[in-house]
Amino acid sequence: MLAKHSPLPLHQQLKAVIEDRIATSEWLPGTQVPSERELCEQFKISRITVRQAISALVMEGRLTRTQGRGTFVAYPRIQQQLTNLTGFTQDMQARGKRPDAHVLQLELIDALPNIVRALQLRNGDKVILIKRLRLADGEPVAVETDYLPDAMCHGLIKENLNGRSLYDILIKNYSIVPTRAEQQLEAVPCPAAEAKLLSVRTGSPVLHIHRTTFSRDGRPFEMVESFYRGDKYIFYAELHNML
Ligand code: 16G
Repeated sequence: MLAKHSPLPLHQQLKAVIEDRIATSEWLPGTQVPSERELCEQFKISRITVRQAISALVMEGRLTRTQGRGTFVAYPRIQQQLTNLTGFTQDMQARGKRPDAHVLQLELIDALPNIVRALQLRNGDKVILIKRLRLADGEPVAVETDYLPDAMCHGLIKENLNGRSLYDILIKNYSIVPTRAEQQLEAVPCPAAEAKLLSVRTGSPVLHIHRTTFSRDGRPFEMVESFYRGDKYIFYAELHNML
């Protein structure tokens, strides 16, 4: 029952009840939520109130609406810890998802000034550009453009990187062990080209991530620029008071 005299509006209370049902798995992902009429009757509230709560949950991606079929509990987003340095493949495997990588571009190029700086190179140094579409259980979730110093991983350009873990190859073939990274996350509207690859609408929310990763000996070995689908990802960090 909702508290009619609470200072919290009824739609907000209903939204919290639904969120709790999803969190406790009373309502499982993929299942249809009760109709507006049923919710009105169950909570003794108006249709407008129910609609407000449902719309807010759809906006937040907790529920999905399918034209003509109804409203369903959305599948949870992939949670990625911001404190652990992991690769995509490792991350997906830990979640019981099937990782994949489709190589879109693989080229040897002259490093641009921002890459020269990030990777501590000299002007004119070559970098390997690897653009990949990353998939989880067959669904596109990220587009990543990696730049690696050719001098550190000479020969990588000739590898078939489709469906493989870059970090695995770097560890096994080049003794480059990803040890530390500096990462920046920014919310941006999805550009048209990436939207097409990610099967989302242009302008939908995505996380634009820049990462520079360092090997065990402290050398930067990759600069990555990626777009992660905002509707599929949650970045999670545990914070400690250092005082
Ligand atoms: C992650 C990293 C990326 C790295 C890739 C390696 C972020 C934002 N990016 O996607 O820097 O190159 O993993 O994954 O987390 P792989 O070993 O599966 O190729």
